[in-house]
Amino acid sequence: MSAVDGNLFAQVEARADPAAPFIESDDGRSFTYSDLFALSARYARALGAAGVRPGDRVAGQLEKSPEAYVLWLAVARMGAAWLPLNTAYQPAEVEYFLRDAEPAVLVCDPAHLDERRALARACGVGEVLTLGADGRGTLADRAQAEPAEFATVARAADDLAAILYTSGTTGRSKGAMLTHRNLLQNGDAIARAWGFGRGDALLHALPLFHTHGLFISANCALLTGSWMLFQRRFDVDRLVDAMPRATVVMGVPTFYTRLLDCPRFDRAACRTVRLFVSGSAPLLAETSRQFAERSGQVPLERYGMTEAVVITTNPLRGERRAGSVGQPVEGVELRIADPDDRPLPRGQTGMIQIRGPAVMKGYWRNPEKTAEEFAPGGWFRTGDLGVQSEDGYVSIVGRAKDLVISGGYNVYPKEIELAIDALPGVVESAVIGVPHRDLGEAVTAVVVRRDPALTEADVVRALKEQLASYKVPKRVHFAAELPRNAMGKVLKSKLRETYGGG
Ligand code: MLC
Ligand code: AMP
Repeated sequence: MSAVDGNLFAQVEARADPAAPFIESDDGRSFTYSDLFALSARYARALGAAGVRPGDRVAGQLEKSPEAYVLWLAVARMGAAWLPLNTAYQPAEVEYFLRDAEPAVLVCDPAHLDERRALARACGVGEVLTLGADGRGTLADRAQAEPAEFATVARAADDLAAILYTSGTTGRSKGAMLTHRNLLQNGDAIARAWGFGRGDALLHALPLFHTHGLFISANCALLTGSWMLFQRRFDVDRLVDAMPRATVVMGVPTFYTRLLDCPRFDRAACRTVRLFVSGSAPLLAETSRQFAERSGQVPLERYGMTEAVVITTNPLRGERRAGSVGQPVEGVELRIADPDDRPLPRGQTGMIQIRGPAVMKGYWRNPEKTAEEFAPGGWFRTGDLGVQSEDGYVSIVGRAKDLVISGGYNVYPKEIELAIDALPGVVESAVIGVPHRDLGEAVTAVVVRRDPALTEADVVRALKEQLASYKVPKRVHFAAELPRNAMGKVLKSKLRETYGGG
């Protein structure tokens, strides 16, 4: 592969039919691939004029829109790395990412300009530009004045395309460095595995700031020259309304439980859809069964991770096994290992470890953490506990990492516990996930208070000021003390038993 071919965008240019549809948004705007080429050229030029050079980072905290998606591709095209930020992040959370990644430019929603500009200045970010959900803003204004051609910057396959932050068990987020090769190899592998081709229309209702919406689903369309119907946010009625125009739907398990709760969703509503894919969190076997009964199609469950994109998938043709995440995707080597990183035979439970061309390059400016997460031989420790059957199907049976997955969003208890412990009137806290019908797991806090007047509402209010609201506990319980083992470690399993029944 020559250097220029290493750029993901060069592949899109080589493969797509410029006249073919690319994205249609739910407010009725449509873009062809030729619009993508022109708009990304203008954005790349405008960013270049704002000081962005190949190798720099560009951060974006943006509402979902076709333009926001084109912006990520413009950043890749110009050889810089895209740093997407959840729109729910509060200023204190954004500040951490800006200081750590040192982006040359931050692009934000026009409504947040003043606040973000002050923050960016304090963090040494060169410039703040805006882009709204309607595609308007200072970036759009500057881009308008630029020519619609741009020579895609040559990149080696190992160069960075994006940095996606994932929280850690220590409470501090780490930036997973994803290269052009990671995205291209995995994107091609899953597009093939899921049978993507030019006739496909992907109904896309996921956010654009995590790997599921930004890469896993969108890359299938992007790399095969097919098109996407963008919905700004997930709304079950709107999803059902748009379904007759779609051939593929991808979502987190909450999408599927909500579709089951929607009486209008039936076989007729999804007659054009050839494939439903679920990932990011466990799909209950019961949900899968009910969904198959209602729609006539077994959802295809797959397993992925920010650090490695898609790891395993159930097959397009062949048995989609409920409760299993399927087999390793093309290019992924997978083993189940014991705590000393020794491979275990099939049928035994251990840590899922992987290696291959889609595993990230490492954590941004964090060689210690990178070294910690890789076992000898280059095996990445996923932190997920699994078992592989004789015929190669992987089932996830637990997590070695202390993590709650709520509606597909990862919440690291340590981060929430640190925030609660710092509140006045609190002695200590423990955060757990408890089963929740809609979200899979719900974030729940158990707090030991010094001040008996402290209420659940006080804790929730204080946390909402500092944390994205999906991280804020749905329930706060007060306890006289936390259960601990002989080593003094909080027994979270005991807390889950006590508080998880509801
Ligand atoms: C929203 N809220 C949540 C929540 N989503 N609370 C807990 N968990 C969630 N997932 C809260 C909001 O903070 C808000 O709280 C209230 O619910 C209403 O917000 P909303 O935006 O109207 O919610 P809704 O539209 O119902 O969102 C639910 C959802 C969304 C399932 C559509 O969470 C979602 O899009 N999830 C997908 C996440 C995702 O893309 N994950 C992929 C990660 S990548 P309040 O208090 O302010 O009212 C990955 C790797 C892989 O995991 O393999 O894919
Ligand atoms: P993230 O760090 O946000 O990329 O989330 C990755 C984690 O999501 C994985 O390590 C798993 O714990 C979990 N995950 C993703 N897909 C599945 C799935 N299909 N079933 C169970 N867990 C999943």
